[in-house]
Amino acid sequence: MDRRIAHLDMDAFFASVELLRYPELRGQPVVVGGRHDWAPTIDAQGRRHFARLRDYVGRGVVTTSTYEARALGVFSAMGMMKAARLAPDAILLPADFDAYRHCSRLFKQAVAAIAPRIEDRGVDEIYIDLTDLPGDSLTLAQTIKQAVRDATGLSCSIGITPNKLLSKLASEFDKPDGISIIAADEVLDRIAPIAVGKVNGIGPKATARLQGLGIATLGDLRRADDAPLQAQFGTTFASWLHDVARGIDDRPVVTERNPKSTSRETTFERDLHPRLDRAELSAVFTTLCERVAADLVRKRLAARTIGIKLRFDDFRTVTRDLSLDAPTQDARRIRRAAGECLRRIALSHRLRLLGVRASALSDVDATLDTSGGRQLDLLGFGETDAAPSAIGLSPGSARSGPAPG
Ligand code: DCP
Ligand code: MG
Repeated sequence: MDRRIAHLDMDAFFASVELLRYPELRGQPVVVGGRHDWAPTIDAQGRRHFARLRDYVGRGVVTTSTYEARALGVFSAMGMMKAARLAPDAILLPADFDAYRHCSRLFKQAVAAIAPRIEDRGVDEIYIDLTDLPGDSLTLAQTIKQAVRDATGLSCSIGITPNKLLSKLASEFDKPDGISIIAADEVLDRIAPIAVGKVNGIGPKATARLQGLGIATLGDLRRADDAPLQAQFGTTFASWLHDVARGIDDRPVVTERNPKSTSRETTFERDLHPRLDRAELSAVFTTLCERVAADLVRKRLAARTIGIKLRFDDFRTVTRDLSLDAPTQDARRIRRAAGECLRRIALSHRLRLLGVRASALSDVDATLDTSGGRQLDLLGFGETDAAPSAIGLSPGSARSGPAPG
C-alpha cells in the first residue's frame, strides 16, 4: 500500500528561537554560535545592546544563521571569522541549548496531538507517518504547521511524499515556511535535478567520486550503469544509490514506542587508519557506545544484540553483530560486545564510517523483575567479576535474564 510520510524541519531553528526573545532583531542578519561572552547587555535606559560579528575574534563556527544572514553567504559550520568578513554587521548571539530543547519538545508535542506516529530525528526535525490519517495532504500539512506555530511561535517546512528519503528532500524545496507534496507519479521528475550531495548518506567524498563518474544529479545517477557504481562503491552502497536515484526507500517511520533497533554512527572528517589512528578510533568507538547506551536509557529499552557497521575508504560496508546472554543498557558492556564484533573484521583499509547498533530490544518497564531478584543488568553490575576475555557478560548473569519482549 502507498504510504504517506511527512518530514518536518524547523526553519533556522536556533536563530528563530532567539528571535522569539529578541523580536527587535527580526529582519536582520543574525548568527548563533559559541558561548555566553557575547550575550546582549542592557544599559541604564533598559535598551539591549548586541554584539556584532565584526567584533568576533576566535576560531568558533556558526551554528546557524537567519535567512537574512544566509543571503549574505553565512551558513552553518562556517568559521565565524570568515562569516564576519561577509556580514560584519550581523548580530552575534550565543547558543542557548536549553531554550532550543524546550521549543523542540513543544513542537513535537503539538504535532503528536494531531499525528501520533512520529519518528524523532533530533532537535529540529521529525518524520510523521500520515498514512492512516484522514484528509488530504495539503490540509494536513497546513494543520500541522499551524499547530507548531500556535505552540511555539515558530515556522517550519514540511515535505509529504511516499517515503522518508523523498520527504527529507521535499521539506527543503520550499523553505522557509514551505509545504512540498510529491505524489508517487511525479517522483522521478521532481528528484532528477537534485544534486546527489543533498541526499542524507551521500557525503562530500561520495559526491566527489560520483562527480568523477560524471554524475552530479539524481537524474544522472538514475541513468548511470550499475557496473561502474559497483566498482567504485561496492555492491551494498551501489545498490542503495540505485534505489535513491529512483526515489525508493522502504524504511519505516520508527516511533519511540516500538523501535526495532537504535544506532549511532559517524563518518570521519578524514579516513582513519586502523593502526595509526587507533587512539582516535577507539575514543570515537567508545563515544558511540555511550550514545547508544544513553539512547536506550532515555527510551527505557534494553538490548540483547549489539552490532557494528564499518565502511572502508573503498566504500565497502561490513557489519557484524553479537547476541548477549542478557539485555543491557550499559555502555561498558555495549563497548565490549562492539569490540568483540570489531575483532571479527579484517581491518585491511582505512575507515570512513563507524557505527554501533543495539537491537533485539526489550521494554525495561516490562522486563523488570518484580520478584525481588535482579534479572536485567541495567547498571552493569557484575562487571568487576567478568573475565578479561569475556564480552561483557558476567558469568553469574548468563541465561538468567528474561527473553526480550
Ligand atoms: N546545527 C548545528 N550545527 C550544524 C548545523 C545545524 O548545531 N552544522 C543546529 C542549528 C540549527 C539546528 O541544528 O538551527 C537545525 O539544523 P538545520 O540544518 O535544520 O538548520 P536550521 O534549522 O537552522 O535551518 P533550516 O531552515 O535550513 O532548516
Ligand atoms: Mg531546520
